[in-house]
Order: sequence, then C-alpha cells, then structure tokens
Amino acid sequence: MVAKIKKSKIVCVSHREDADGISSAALIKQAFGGETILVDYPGMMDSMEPLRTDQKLKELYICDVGLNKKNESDFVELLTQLRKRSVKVAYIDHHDLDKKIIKQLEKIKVKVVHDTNECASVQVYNTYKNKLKDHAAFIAACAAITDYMEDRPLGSKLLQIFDRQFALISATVMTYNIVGHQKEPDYLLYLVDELSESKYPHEIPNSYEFAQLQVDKLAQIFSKVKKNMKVKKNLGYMEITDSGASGAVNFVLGLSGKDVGIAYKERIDYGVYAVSVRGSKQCKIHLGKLVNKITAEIGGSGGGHDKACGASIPKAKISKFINAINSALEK
Ligand SMILES: [Mn+2]
Repeated sequence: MVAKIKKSKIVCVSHREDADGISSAALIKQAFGGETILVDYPGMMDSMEPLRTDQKLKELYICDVGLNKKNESDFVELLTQLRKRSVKVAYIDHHDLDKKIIKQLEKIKVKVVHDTNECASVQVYNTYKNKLKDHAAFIAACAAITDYMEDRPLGSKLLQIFDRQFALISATVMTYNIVGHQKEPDYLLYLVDELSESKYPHEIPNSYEFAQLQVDKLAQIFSKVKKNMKVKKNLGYMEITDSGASGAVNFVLGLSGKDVGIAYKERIDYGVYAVSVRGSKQCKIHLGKLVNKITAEIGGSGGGHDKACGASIPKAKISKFINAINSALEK
C-alpha cells in the first residue's frame, strides 16, 4: 500500500526585483505562513517547475509576476496539473494580461485577482486584509509608491493612513536594498521575513547605510548614461555593463528627451539581454503590449505596464528589437 502523503506545504512565488514583489511575498507570509520562492522573469518558469511534482503542496500564491505570449500557455498548463491534485492556487497581479488567459485560469478554478490599476501588494492587502496586521497596509502603501501607483483608488487610501514623507523614505530605502541585493537571494528572503514580522525598513540593520551606497552608485550611473547613451528618432537606448538596467533606464528616458527609453544588460547565464523600457507621461502607446507583441515576433519574451515594462531578448536580436520599437512609435 502506498502511504498517502499529507499535503501541508504553503508556497508563495513572487517577483524578486522590486518592492512590490518583495512586499507581496511578505504579506502572503504574514497571512498564511509558508515558504517563499522569489523569481525574476528569465528564471520564472524554471523556478516553478519543481512544484509540479511536489506532493506536499497544498496552497500556492503567485504574486506580481506578469505573463507573456511565450510563457502564458506553459503557466496555465502547470497550474492545470496542480489543480488536478486539488492544490489551492491564487494568482494576484497587475501586469497587462490577455483576457483569454484569465478565463482559462478561472475555468480551472484558480483564484484570479487581477487589476492593472493597482499594484500587486495593494491587491494582496485588499484580498486578505482580515488576516493581516495594520503594518501590512504600510508595506502595501510603500509598494504602491515604488510602482508609481500610490494615486490609484485603493493605493491612495492606504497611503493616506500614514505620513507621506515617512512612507516615501521607507519605500525608497526598501527599494535600494532590494535592487542592491539582487545577487544575494538569502538577503531578499530575510527581507521578506522581516517585513512579514511587521518590521519597518528603518528597523532592518544597515538598511539606510546600504541605501546611501546605492544612491552614490546611481549618481555615477547618471554621468555614464549622459556620456554613452545613444538616440534614435523616437527613443534613447543604452547597453549597461556595470549596474542593473532598471536603475539606468529612467536616466536614459530623461536625458534622451524622447518619449521612450531603453536600457539593457547582458544576462550571461541565459545568453540574453535583460531589457528595461520606460515611457514618458506623453507616450501614448501601451509599451507592455507593444513589447509583448514584438518579442513574440522576433524572439524572446516580455511585457508589463503601459509606461514600464521589461523583456528578455536573445543577444543577436537586440538591434532588431530597438529598431522595431522605434518604428512602432512612428505611427
Ligand atoms: Mn508590481
């Protein structure tokens, strides 16, 4: 006789690269306990694959990781397998997503919380607030700030509870600690733990000192972008070699004077460029949808929000990608 394995494991998969992902993971941990798996876009599906055969898995929460044309069907297929084993699954996100995929997820009875108008942490807070402490509202408000979504209906309501300056400095320090520790997964998990235990960013040892170092690096990046950025008719772009692309991309956007900025950095482990794209307030095109479409055509994957998105592009295709965006902006 085969002994039946008791299902007891609770897992949260969340985005590792920004405060919204880390905060979502912290809120899920406070509400339900369990383990956290932090992912980035290139590694997302690989990191989730072990869950397929994890017989102990009981509940799965997936937060702040957007889907794209390349991975959406694999994602649905994996969750279908888990649902067949009666694993409880919730997907909470705010990146642009094909309605067809939402329907497919709802059909297999995945709990889908999806609003492109509020950040993921605010939606996690709103969905599970009866299981969360007051401090969780503060963490969600900080995440809304870093995702440029503190002016939305739910986000602004949460921010109103707290002193604005206190939330701004906490959100910023948290962000610099996350961005500066991307190569230290254990630190990121420690951060999730501390926030889930209702610690404020300033209570985490050395967080402000670390943020100061990051700010200094950013000032150096600003000078480098100014010197090395290239400009096409409708966009500015630059390859970044010694920092993250997402830290430099706003400088590329701002200094280029164009409505779109692109920064990209080689990911040697995957043989691709990790690409960040940002749009100005005047940019009329939904960049997340555009990048999803172009990467599906030329290779790679990507997508996200209207004015902030990302992509993973095969190294040889980067010029083609930049030219395709430049032409699409012409229309
Ligand atoms: Mn987010």
